[in-house]
Amino acid sequence: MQDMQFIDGEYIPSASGKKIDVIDPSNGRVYHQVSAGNAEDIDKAVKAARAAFDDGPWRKMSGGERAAILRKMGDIINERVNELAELEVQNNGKPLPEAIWDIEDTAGCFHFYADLAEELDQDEGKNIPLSEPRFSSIAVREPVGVAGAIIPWNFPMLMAAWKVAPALAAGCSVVLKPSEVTPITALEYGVIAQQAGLPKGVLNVVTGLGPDAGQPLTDHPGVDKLAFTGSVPTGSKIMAAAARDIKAVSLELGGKSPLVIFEDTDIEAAVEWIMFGIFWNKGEVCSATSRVLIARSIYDKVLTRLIEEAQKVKIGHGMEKGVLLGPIVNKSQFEKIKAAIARGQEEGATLASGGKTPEGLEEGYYLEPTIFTDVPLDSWIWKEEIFGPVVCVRPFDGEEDAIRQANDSRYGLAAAVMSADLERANRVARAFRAGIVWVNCSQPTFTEAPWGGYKQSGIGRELGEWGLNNYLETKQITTFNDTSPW
Ligand code: TXE
Repeated sequence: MQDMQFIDGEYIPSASGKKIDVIDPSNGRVYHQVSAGNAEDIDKAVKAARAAFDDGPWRKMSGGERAAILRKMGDIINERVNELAELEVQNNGKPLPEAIWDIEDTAGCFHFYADLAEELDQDEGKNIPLSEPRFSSIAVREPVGVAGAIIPWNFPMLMAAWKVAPALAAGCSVVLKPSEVTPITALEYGVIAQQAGLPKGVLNVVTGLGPDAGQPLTDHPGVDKLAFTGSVPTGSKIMAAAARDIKAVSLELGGKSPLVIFEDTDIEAAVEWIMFGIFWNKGEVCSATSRVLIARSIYDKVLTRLIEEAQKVKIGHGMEKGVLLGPIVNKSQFEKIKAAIARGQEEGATLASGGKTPEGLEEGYYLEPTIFTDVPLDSWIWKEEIFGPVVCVRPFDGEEDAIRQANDSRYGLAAAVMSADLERANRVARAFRAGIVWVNCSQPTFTEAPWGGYKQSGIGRELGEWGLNNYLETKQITTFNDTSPW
């Protein structure tokens, strides 16, 4: 396990020599320490990234040459799937099969953006027809420069890949600031970069607390673009910092996403997707469908089956076979979720299932899958992101009511609808005010498709070609082709 910062192609100690404890959420114990980076470390990393961008070979390479290195990074990650997944389990708490999926998807993300880097070579410049025939104009796309990527703790390696892979594909250099809660796998990117032959300074990883390392990164004049995934309050600070220097910024923030289930939905399928939509990754998923709206005529049936299934969920250590719900990521998130559960009860919602730490699992940060019913529309638990295995369920009467309740949120990251009537499902899909919509499922995520939110859930889109565009500038080159005076 790495413990130092990765700057300019090497692992080096932090300027202050201070450390941050890394905790295993299955028992609350410190099992490792990493550098507590500060403004000095960030400055070093940004300067290395700046030099690599301004003077290094990376952005001058063809897309094909960059693609070869990105592909190697993906291959190395694939070769280390089990080991990296186990590091993720110990740091985040997620069950091993979910961690394996994360790491395989991380490798896939590097392979996908390798292909897009190659395609950039075909992008010789788009010819723009002009009204004045003596001029010709083309539009070319170029890397935006140094990208500062700040990521959260729920998918530590994958969330980094969503930013690092497209940025590198575009020809940018990167300073990555992982969450202080889960720095372990992000630090492995240094080894992966070295082994893949990424030129030094192109990718730098600085660990540290948000205010100590994250903020200096957002404030650094050497950074051209900020990419952030995390909470709305921190996103707002990052946007304000970007506004001061007019840096490009993309934000993927929280959500309170609805799942609407119509009366013609198969009950078992509905229960399966509700469960996956909120209990996958312990509900620590920005797009988790944490508000479930069920047509009144099937409400009781779905709820009864949902409670039965939720009570069957095996809770335990992420490495234990058959476990579906691991420990919550850390003490503060655990306390936040428990406070939300207490608040829901005070607000008059009915705790229909769960809400406690299972017996025998008091050592780590374990919580039962939790279901609230009779949730008031104006309650905190209905409106605010809990970011844990807690679902709020309400009935609805008719399509209009479903859409109104679903859209009544300051967030707009994701939404899902289930119905046997595809025409209706697609009508509702169009009516949702959200950036990601699932029909007859919840959560499947593909590297090829755009990801991001409406309203306070963010700005910009990651993944797919949209993700690459985050790291590209567009330049027009206009030529006067006539020697006579005009
Ligand atoms: O998030 P923060 P936290 C939500 C979820 C969770 C809550 C708090 O509801 O309960 O946010 O989690 C860095 N300048 N999400 O405290 O603060 C920080 O070090 C620059 C939703 O972990 O947003 C970390 O690397 N950076 C979310 C990153 O920001 C700063 C996933 C995220 O931390 C900073 C995680 C600052 N001033 C939590 N302050 C999602 N959308 O998926 C902190 N950071």
